[in-house]
Amino acid sequence: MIVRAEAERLALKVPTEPYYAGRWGVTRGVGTFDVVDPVTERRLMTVQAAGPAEVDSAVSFARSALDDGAWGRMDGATRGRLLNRVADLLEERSEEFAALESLDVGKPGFEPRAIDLPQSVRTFRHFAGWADKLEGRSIPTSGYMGRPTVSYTVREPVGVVAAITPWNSPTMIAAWKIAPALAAGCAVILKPPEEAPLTSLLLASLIEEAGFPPGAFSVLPGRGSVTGQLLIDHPGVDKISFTGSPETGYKVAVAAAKGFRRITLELGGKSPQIVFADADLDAAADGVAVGIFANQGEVCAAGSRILVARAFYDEVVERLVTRARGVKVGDPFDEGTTMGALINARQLERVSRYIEAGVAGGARCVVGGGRPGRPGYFVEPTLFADATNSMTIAREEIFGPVGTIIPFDSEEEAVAIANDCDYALSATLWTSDVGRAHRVSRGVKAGAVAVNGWSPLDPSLPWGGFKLSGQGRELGWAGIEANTEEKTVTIVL
Ligand code: TXE
Repeated sequence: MIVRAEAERLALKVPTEPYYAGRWGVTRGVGTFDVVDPVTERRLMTVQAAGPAEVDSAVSFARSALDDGAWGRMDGATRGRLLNRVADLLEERSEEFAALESLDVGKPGFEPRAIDLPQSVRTFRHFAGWADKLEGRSIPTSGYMGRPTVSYTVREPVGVVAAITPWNSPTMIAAWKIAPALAAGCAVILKPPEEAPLTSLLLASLIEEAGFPPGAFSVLPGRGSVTGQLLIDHPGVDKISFTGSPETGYKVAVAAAKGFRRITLELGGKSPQIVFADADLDAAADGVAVGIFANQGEVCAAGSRILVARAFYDEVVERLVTRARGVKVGDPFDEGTTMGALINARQLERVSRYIEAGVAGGARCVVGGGRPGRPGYFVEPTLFADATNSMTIAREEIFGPVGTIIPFDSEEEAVAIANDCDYALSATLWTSDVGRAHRVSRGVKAGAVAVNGWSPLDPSLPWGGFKLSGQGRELGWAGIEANTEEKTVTIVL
């Protein structure tokens, strides 16, 4: 296992410039920005931000790579081989990536080792497999003016894809966007999060090493309001794949509306975890605790609304309090740490404000609510009981380790509470009744429902939501559809 001092040394070797047009550097840039370690509050690195000149050049180079370059001419099997090469390189260096992710994001060491990195590697392998299997369909028709026809479809790459990623799981979410787009033959321009760009920059160097032709992939670090906005406004971008807040998602949708460019938006959630009276309560308590405390609660699928059958309400609250007390908050590199620091001072302030709102709104804080007495953007795992679904802490995405526990009296009421929400990303059910599992899965409005487990991740499973949670799906076949146009060809015989 890599220790903190070694991770800090590795961070110094990560590229700190944009990569586009097949080279690293800037022509003009728009200055630099500092990346801060959320645990020590010290500067980790300073990165060159891409500006108008770099965005313009990256987009036009990507376009020529598609239209006149080696990338546009490359067959699917070769694209698949290159993607498998990225997977191999990432796997070989996954300890290093995991350590840098912990350092940059503040998440405990075991999480990127067990989740983010294996998931990212599997995502590149999954889409490597798709690259040479993008078949069309042969469709019978009733003919044309009395003459027979042959009609078939082909899938073509959407074109230049801008991928904009958040800071909570930068490697994994970048893989979710890059791998399907490259498999489909698109050219990808990644704008990583300014709070945590380390692993995205390192991933770019792996993609270069894997042998992708210049222009197939670029990375443009910079602030969202500057570099990100320039990229989404650029008319040469054919599709924007965005994961982040609904506020920025709206800006993406507005920018994309000019020219009716395609979008995929994943904008977070306020996901219910429903514990029915027939559930295995021990398994449910373990799963629910993971669902709200994993990655400090900075997870789009965080199960932040915990709905519990009234008959077992006190018992479940007690079990969850015990699980929360068992969480070890500390330096991600310390042995035994199970929860790290929030990403930055702004997020700490946001989460603290919600905790105050919970108390002011009349919910009972049964555990946590404070901050450990140490530097860094830490907050205690926190649970509110005796809450109602109309409270602010039950309605707005907190994006921190704060759960709101709400009682219900019947299955119908549980579904009604679950659906009384602006978001619809995911839901978790805990029950031993198979009929109820299917009934409630159908009744709950969410892009994904998990029964007796929290948010299983797999590159084959479509991921995304609706309502305020966004639109479109990533991963699996949905990831290929999202990055291709289906063309119909008809030959009149
Ligand atoms: O998000 P932003 P922030 C939610 C979560 C969090 C809140 C704020 O509730 O507390 O959003 O986080 C780029 N044009 N989620 O401010 O701003 C930005 O640089 C183009 C949930 O970090 O949406 C970054 O790369 N790009 C979410 C990315 O957008 C712009 C994960 C996300 O940043 C831009 C993250 C612009 N004008 C936050 N402005 C999830 N779905 O899981 C910013 N960006």
